[in-house]
Amino acid sequence: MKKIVAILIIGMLILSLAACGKGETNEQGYYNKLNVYNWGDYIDPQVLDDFEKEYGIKVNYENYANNEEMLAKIQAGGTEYDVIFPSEYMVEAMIKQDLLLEIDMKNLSNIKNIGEQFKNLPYDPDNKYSVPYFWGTMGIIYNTKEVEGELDSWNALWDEKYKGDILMLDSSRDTIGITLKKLGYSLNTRNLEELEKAKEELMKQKPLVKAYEVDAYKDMMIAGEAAMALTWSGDAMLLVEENPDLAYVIPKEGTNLWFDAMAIPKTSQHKREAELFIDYMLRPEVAAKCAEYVMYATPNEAAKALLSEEVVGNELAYPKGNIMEKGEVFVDLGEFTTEYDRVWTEIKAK
Ligand code: N2P
Repeated sequence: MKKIVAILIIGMLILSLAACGKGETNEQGYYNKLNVYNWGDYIDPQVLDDFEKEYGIKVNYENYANNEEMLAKIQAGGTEYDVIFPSEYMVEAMIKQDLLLEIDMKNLSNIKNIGEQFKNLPYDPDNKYSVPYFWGTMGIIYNTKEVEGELDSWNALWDEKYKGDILMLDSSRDTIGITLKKLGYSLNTRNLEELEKAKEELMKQKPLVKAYEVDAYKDMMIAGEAAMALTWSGDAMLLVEENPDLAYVIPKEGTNLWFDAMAIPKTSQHKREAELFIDYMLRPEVAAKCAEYVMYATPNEAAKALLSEEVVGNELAYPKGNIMEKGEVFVDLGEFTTEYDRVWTEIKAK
């Protein structure tokens, strides 16, 4: 009898210890917390509240400014993020560095809502590790009251006339990338000479730049505090709506076509809840809510059907035809990434 009691007690101890590692579960049997790490201004906060209510899972929500900041934080360890939102080249880099968990697509009942053209893209060929979230292009947003004539070239961001009135993105691949485009190079170049030329251009431009920023720059543009900014298409839609004096252009030299995704980093202790969250984000009405709120283009066809014709008919947000022809997509540069990091540090240093 004593033996049986002892075994039972030990058994219970082991079970409760195991449960401790996983944290506490709620009435629905889910772990009660989820750590989500995303770009700033990139979700409708309402959908987080709704998720918390529906599943009894508290969402700890944190923001990052750019892909590299997110990567550094995860590489450093000590974090327990469950869901992150990397861009395509970062998905590719994180797969190579073994930083992502495979997603069990069987658990994503809503994955069917993603349009075919967004599936199995080169950065995650079998869609094992990522689920598309938003996509778009890059361009220049400018104030038509301050800028004479129509802009059509990346060179505008180097125009001395607008000294102190130009905003650039605090995102190395994006800012260096469009500079490479302006020079007629690939934005994935691994040619050191081309990269150095881009650096020279950005050094020349620096005295003209009011700030390198990714979120607050929008308020500056809305308030008319800057003449122009390098921008992502979704931000541009929002800005034009907030201030009708603003216009968006995709420069003639060509642009970047990008895809941001949802992924589960290896730091996650709660894959089941992370998949639950991703599947929730794929629901047509949830994806549509986010698309309406942030104004980026959704790859979710069922969500798109819920959006107004005014939104999905806008070709600057939703380019028609074969989207892969709309710009050059970033790829992971492997070891050569350190050269981009070095150049970016040198540009940002005083
Ligand atoms: C949202 C940033 C969008 C990033 N604030 C585009 N890849």
